[in-house]
Amino acid sequence: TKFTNVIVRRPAKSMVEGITSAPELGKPDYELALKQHDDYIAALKECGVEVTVLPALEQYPDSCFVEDPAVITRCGAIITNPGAASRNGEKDEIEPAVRQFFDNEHVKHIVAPGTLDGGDVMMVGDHFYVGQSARTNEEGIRQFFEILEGWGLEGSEVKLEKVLHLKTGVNYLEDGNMLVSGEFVTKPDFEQYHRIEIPEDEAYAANCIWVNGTVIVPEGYPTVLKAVQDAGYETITVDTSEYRKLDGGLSCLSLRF
Ligand code: CIR
Repeated sequence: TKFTNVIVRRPAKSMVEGITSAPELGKPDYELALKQHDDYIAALKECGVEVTVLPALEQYPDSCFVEDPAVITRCGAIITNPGAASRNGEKDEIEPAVRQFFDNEHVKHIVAPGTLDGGDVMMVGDHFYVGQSARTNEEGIRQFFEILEGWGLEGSEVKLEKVLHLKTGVNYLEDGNMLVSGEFVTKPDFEQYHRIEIPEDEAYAANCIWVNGTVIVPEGYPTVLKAVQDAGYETITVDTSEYRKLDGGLSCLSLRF
């Protein structure tokens, strides 16, 4: 795998009203979130990708998390049907940006009653693990697999118990290496990989992203940083504290392809 392009969207001021399961962390500081977004873009550019920066959308508080309304594979793009009502319209906003890179034939859709969030999709080569979650339902997964099969790709389903999205707790770093936390440490689905176990107090940092040999790690998680470096990767850290307050991590903030 090598990524050439990344799509991100600037956070909106309305992000302070974004969905969160952790209100005790407080509301995000918008100015700080913008600065962290700048640093995120700079880190991606260091990894050698072209970054397309979409403008903020005030009507969608969670719209900086572009990973959810689309999934991009090496064979084509899938516009999803996001499972949270306040986010569903984000699919229509991401589609024109995706179409800059793919023609008609290579853009497919998940449609009602199917729902799916891109955060539930983890790519491992040509295999896609999909989490069945509060956002992604059986019908959404069925449609997703049908589209993949049409492109000669394949998928398998993973049942989630606790986390919001599949990639909240498990992320693939390429070369057979996988970061696993919580419920994913013992799942038979991932037995075949070299699993790097994340301690519970650093669980947020299970959401790292591999970009062309470098792994971007959230700032402030020393055990995970060391484990990723010990696995042989170059690393860049980026502070995502303001996105964490909305249950968002590094992967949620971009589409990489
Ligand atoms: C949400 O609840 O939808 C946002 N506050 C966070 C989305 C995180 N996205 C992701 O894990 N892919």
